[in-house]
This record gives sequence, C-alpha cells and structure tokens, in this order.
Amino acid sequence: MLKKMELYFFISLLEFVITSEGIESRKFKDTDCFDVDDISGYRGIKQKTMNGWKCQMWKRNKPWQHDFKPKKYPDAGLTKNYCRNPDNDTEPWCFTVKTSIKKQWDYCGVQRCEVIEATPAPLNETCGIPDILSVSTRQIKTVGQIVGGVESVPGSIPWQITIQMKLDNELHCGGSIITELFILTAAHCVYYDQTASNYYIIVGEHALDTSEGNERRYNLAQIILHENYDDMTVENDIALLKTQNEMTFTSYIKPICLPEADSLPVVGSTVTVSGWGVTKQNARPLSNQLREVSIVIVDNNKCQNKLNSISIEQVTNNAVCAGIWSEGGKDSCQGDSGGPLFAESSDGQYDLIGIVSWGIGCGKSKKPGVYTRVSAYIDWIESKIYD
Ligand code: 4AZ
Repeated sequence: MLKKMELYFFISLLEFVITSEGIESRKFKDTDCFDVDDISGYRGIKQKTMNGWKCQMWKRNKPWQHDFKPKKYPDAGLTKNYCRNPDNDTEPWCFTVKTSIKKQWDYCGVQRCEVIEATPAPLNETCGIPDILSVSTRQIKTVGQIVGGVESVPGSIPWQITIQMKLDNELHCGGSIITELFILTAAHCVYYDQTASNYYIIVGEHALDTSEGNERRYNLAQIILHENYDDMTVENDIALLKTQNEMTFTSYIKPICLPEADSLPVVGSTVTVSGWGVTKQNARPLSNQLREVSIVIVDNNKCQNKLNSISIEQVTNNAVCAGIWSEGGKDSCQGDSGGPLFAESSDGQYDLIGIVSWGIGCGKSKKPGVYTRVSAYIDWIESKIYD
C-alpha cells in the first residue's frame, strides 16, 4: 500500500486537481498546501499572512520579539520568513512586519491539500529576495566607476535577464522576471520586430562570453506590447514577454516583486539600475559582465520641465526620472533598455520601480535617465498575466 506522503507525491506528479468545475490540469507543487494529518509539516514558501502582510524572519526579533527561533525548533523548518507551524496550531502562520496593528502574528491562509484550487500562481507570492547578496548594502553603495557603476556579484540580481535576437545572438535588451512565465521589459525593445519566435531570453546570466553554468535559455511564446505605446514620444514604454516553458527558479534565477499599484517612488531615495549596456555614451562594445549603479529618484515635475522642451520623447506622470542631478556620471545607457530599476522596500524585498526607457545621452548633468514607472501599470500587467 502507498504511504500517505507517497500518495501525495504520486498525485502531484499526475498534475491533475479536482475542483468544483471538474478535473483540470494544473501544475502544483506538493508544498502549495498543508496536510491536516501533519499539521506542522508545511514547508512551502508562502511568506505573507492571509491579509497580505509580509512575514517577519523567524530568526529576527524585529519588529516582534519571540521565542520561535530556528535553533530552539530545529525540526520546524523555520527558514527565512516562510509561513510555518512550530506550535502545532491549526494551520501555518507567521509574525508580521506590520507594526501599526496590535496583532503580532496571523495565519497565512495556506490551503489544505485536499481542496487546493486551480488558480494561477499569484504575483508577489515570493519575490525580490536574492539568495546571493551584493558586496555591500546597495543603499550605501554610491561610489564606483552601466555608466559610473560597478560589476554586480553574480546571482545578486537574479531577476535580470537578457533579450537576444536569433538573427545575431547578440544582446538586444534587458528585462526582469516577474513570474515563472513572464518577463517585463520596454516596448521599444520589441516594437520593430514583434515576432516572438525571433527572440529568446537568457536567465541566470552574468558574463556574456562565458558559460558559467547558471544560465538557462527560453524561447518566447508571445510578445504583449502596451496598446498605447507611442514610438515617437516613448510613452507607455512597457511590454510583457511570455516564455514557451515555465522558468525554473534557482539561486541565480528568481522573480522581482512589483510595487504597490499607483505608489510613487520617493524623491531623493536611492534606487539601483543594472544591465550589460555601454559604460560610456556612444562607446561600444557592451559590457561583458552585468553591472549596476545606484542613483537617486528625481522630482517628476523638475524632470519634465528640463527634458520635455528639448526632446521629442516625453516624460509623463507614468514615468520616473533617476540619476545624480547636478553631477551626472551615473546612469543607464545603450544596451540597458528594458532592464530593471529596483529598490529594497521596508520589508527587505526588492521591488521593480522602473524599466530603462530613454535618456538624453548618458550620465549628463541635469539630464537624468527616464524609466517607465511600473506602479502605474499594475492593473495592465495583471490583466495580461491572468488573461
Ligand atoms: C538607450 O539608448 C538608452 N540614460 C537607455 C537609457 C538611457 C539612455 C539611452 C538613460 O538604450
């Protein structure tokens, strides 16, 4: 007779699930749910409570001091900030990072294995947490010689991808992983050739000319351009790429979180932009290694006033400008387009703030780079992903 765990494994291999609408094919991991007969056995990667609040790291005492430490409960799977059940409660739970409410913890709403529903994997379920850390804390990394940047630690920006054209196998643009099937990039990267089969992407990449063993290549099934992309003014410079196969996440391949819809990046806050673009304006070749640079969010009105009168491309309220206003010297440049502008949020996860879009030259004083503001397009992204 099959033992229980073996039975679940067997069922998950079949990739079928019974719902009220009958039997549907659906890929799910056996860790998507918890087993009522092994109440503390959930080892999935949900890291939010049922209200959507992020979980506190188990080994930390901030914001809440507690006794459920990995050392004290070595068999409870208290890894990172994953929902767990070390005290044999009725279902997995976690302490929350929310300090504005009295409740220090809450249930995560993990489903029981028998009643799992056939819904697509939600956005932001687990995202924006690299396994591999950057050399120094990104917020304070303001020096270095991308333009004016530094080489990234391989794997420390696991959402960064390259878009290549099959015609020449050359790097064409950057992009960011947001789910197992979707990449977010700039519309101008794929506007001139909208045939999905002419492109492929590489994930887990660092040095373009070296096979380091972490890279994977995926073909594209679909290119979804924003309907209102304007190639003259470069407004709504956003596109989704759907891969033919689900990407397998590893330490080198992970999605980034999307910011809260309609949130505005804080003027003066530090953000990071990364890519294999040129390190000087009009200076080929591209960078062989992935590079990154820390820059600062510029006031949108100030940016519009400065750039809109001297450029056909237009900064709108759906864009965000970033750079080092007076000095210049740090910027994205040719080849970085489509790539991520990202920032660590208060809960320690990285959010995709912007998409490299355009600029007047690179690294010039008072000419910050212009990025598509991702928070302005959350509804659009969700409508396409859950289509
Ligand atoms: C480009 O040509 C490009 N400084 C991208 C970003 C910026 C400039 C140029 C921003 O792809």
